[in-house]
Amino acid sequence: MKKIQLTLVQIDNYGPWTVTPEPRREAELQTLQAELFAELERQFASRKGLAFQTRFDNMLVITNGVSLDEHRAIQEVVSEKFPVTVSMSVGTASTPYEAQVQATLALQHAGSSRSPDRKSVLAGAGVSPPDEDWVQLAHIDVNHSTLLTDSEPSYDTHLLIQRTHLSLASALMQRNALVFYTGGDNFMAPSNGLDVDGLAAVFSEVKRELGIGLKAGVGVARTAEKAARLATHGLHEIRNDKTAARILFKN
Ligand SMILES: Nc1nc2c(ncn2[C@@H]2O[C@H](COP(=O)(O)OP(=O)(O)OP(=O)(O)O)[C@@H](O)[C@H]2O)c(=O)[nH]1
Ligand SMILES: [Mg+2]
Repeated sequence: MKKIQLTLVQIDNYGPWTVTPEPRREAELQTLQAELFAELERQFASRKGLAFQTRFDNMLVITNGVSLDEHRAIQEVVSEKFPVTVSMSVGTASTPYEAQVQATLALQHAGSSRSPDRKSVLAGAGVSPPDEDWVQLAHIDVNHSTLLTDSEPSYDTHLLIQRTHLSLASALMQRNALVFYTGGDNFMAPSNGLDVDGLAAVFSEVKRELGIGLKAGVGVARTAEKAARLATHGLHEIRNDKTAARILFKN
């Protein structure tokens, strides 16, 4: 069976750490979170994975092709460079929603996010055999967002993009797919099992709800790196009007 592999990365005992010995400055926490995400993205990307910011204290990473030993090596880098440690758990399934459920259950069984005893735990299991590895990733983009950026107040546009995120997330979750905001007017949706008609139906729901038009390149490959590259190329082809389609699958 073809499976996506997702890794949940969770900062260990972060809540208590943020108030020890007394509440830390928010600017310090923001800097730590941004630098930790950057380090994790660099580490996973060098192994053909792709990390998403999610909620910063909990991050999800597509890790097909990244072994448990490589996860351990990344945990060691984090514990050397940062004042916090991270636990990780790996889940696999035929849909992204189910893979993150499996990853989450493995970590929840390994101990609480607030436990001082849980440090750099690695739980769960990766895809086996490796020919099961399969990642479908949609790079989704708002049509003509520059018109908004150049005419509406900054915060109004930001709010509309966040509403678009929420609308997309709700419609995609009904189809066992996930979606992450990646900046600007861009979203990336791990979406194994969702076909072009399903994605078109999701875009219609967003259009009906918010009046926002979307397009997407969708990459299908054995690693997140390759799927993301194909997806972004697909989007580029749509833009260059090489195709009249608003959704373009590439593999
Ligand atoms: N993360 C990410 N951000 C991007 C990417 N491409 C563009 N952006 C950001 O998104 C903003 C909007 O870019 P576009 O989508 O090209 O502009 P647009 O006006 O919506 O044009 P169309 O999408 O072609 O209709 C840019 O100003 C960038 O900030 C990308 O590949 N990844
Ligand atoms: Mg756009």
